[in-house]
Amino acid sequence: QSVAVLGAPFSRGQKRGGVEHGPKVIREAGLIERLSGLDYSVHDFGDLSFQHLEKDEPYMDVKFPRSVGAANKMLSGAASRAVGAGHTLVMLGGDHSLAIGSVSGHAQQCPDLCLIWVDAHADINTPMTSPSGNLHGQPVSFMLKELTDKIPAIPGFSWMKPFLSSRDLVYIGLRDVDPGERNILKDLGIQYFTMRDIDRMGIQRVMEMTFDHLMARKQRPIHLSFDIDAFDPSLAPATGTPVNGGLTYREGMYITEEIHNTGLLSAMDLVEVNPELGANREAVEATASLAVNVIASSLGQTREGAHVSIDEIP
Ligand code: DIR
Ligand code: MN
Ligand code: MN
Ligand code: MN
Repeated sequence: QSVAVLGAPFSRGQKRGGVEHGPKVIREAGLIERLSGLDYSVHDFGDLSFQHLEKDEPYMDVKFPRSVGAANKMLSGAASRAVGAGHTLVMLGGDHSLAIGSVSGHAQQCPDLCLIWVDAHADINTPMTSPSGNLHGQPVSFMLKELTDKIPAIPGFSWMKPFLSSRDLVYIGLRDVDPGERNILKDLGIQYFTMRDIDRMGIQRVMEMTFDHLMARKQRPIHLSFDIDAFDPSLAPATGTPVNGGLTYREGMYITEEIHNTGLLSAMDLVEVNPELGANREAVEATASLAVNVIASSLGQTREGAHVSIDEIP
């Protein structure tokens, strides 16, 4: 079993600087060592280097369309090559607009993939519904076939076509959804679990329903897109758009353990860790170390320790 780690130091999907340093602090929190300790052969592909676009005027309300489009085009190719080479991909962001590239690249190799989006936000605004113009609040709308007619031709995005069906997507952790986003979720009948649903049913039932929904017809590869702001801000303070009332540590670990237990995880994103927004060093380190735990747990780290054969016990 092999894991490919790919950093995407990119921040132009939103307005706050610093999230481009996410890959660095997640690595410094010991990611590679932890994954090696889980008995993976770890291929660190380093960080992509995105060329700086001088002129990138907004298109309608959309900010930095060409930069976001070009970064994701490059990421999509790299993600596709990593998955094609047989690795489980771990993409380190960067802001969440990068999911456009990682999920589309993954889908090139695995056209029947399904997507689990763990986030306080639905990130399904279209350029028309977006209140902010930030593309990190819009990546899902670019992926969905059902929204093809709602997405205008934005400069920078001619390379990509919608590839995902809305029934192959489940959200977990929502608690800040814009009015236009809620309409889309309802119109398309997308399966989503808000924090209220987790309060009501418990995370165990939510995960059961997630897999019932996604795997009803057949088993398929999973793409996990994990926004660190899904966690409560007390656990993940160093992020751009914290929202109170988020996942507990235990809920986060349960989600990722269950995803690992399916044996179907094929690629994941860990995004929106912004070391320039922590109040102090401890806040940044806590957030980065939480990110490492999410990734390790998705890849098989358990809370009951590792299994060794009885013959190996001294
Ligand atoms: C808001 C915030 N829904 C927007 N989205 C965020 O700008 O579209 N996504 N923060 O992570
Ligand atoms: Mn900086
Ligand atoms: Mn997000
Ligand atoms: Mn978010």
